Amino acid sequence: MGGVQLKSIGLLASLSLAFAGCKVRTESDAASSAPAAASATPEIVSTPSNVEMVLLPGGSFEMGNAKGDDSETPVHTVSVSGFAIDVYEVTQNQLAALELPNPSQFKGDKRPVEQMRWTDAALFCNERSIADNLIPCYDEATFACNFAANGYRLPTEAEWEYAARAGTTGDVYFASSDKLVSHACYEGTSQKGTDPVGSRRANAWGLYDVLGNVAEWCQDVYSPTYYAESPKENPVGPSEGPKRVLRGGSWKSPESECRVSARGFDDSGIADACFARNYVGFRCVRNLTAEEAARLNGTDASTEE
Ligand SMILES: [Ca+2]
Repeated sequence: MGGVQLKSIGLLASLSLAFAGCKVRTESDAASSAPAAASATPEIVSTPSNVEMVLLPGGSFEMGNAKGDDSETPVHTVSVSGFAIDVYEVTQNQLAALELPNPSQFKGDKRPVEQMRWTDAALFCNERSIADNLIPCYDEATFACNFAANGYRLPTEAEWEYAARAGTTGDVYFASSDKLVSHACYEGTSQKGTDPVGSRRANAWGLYDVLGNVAEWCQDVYSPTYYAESPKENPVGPSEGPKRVLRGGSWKSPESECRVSARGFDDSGIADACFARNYVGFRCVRNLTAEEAARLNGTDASTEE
């Protein structure tokens, strides 16, 4: 099945690099993070491989943070089409089910995959698509993404932030930053490594470990100035560049990096021999099926007035 080869990845147990490039101010505007709408938790479906995904209707939101790092500005309105996104970070038992090697340092079936480069994550998406009889999104030579394919891919940065915010407008998706301990495995709650996924509280749309645990690869090439030029509708990032976006902070991140708008990045592994980090994982998205989109039609008010 497939032609995917996950290259052997050496353990980097002593790696102590911080969440790459994520420089943010420490002040929080969490006080303004009251939910924009008290929407019901969206529908959850199970994939043929028994992975739970949340079906999110499309919507518009204010992306970025005027009080954050320069890369988080300008705040701009973004609209995303509906999509399905994994409830949890990809777990190590999903690699086992696909008979793929497990590069993770912190072993455990229900722990998130880490030490996966962006390219490894994209190849995993293709393998999972093939296993579920879906069309793979990634060209395995160029890593170009076919957004029209019905298979799995990494979330765009806009999709990630839309799902992370779950209708909220502040730095975090709960009432105040002092609640981070109950929602996230981060520096303040763990010095030892990852948690099993879902160990803490979900956001309003039912997604776990959005902040902390493993930082999550996004589809987008990283540019600190992209927000000034981003299209409004379904932005997918700059066309090319050596870095890819990481979001949410990780088990070793300080609170200042565990924010829904904080932008991290790292080498992609496409044109470089980058290291794999023990704090980097991902979750998958896919387009809604026509039937799902029709079912959600009329409930597309989760973030709108
Ligand atoms: Ca995470």
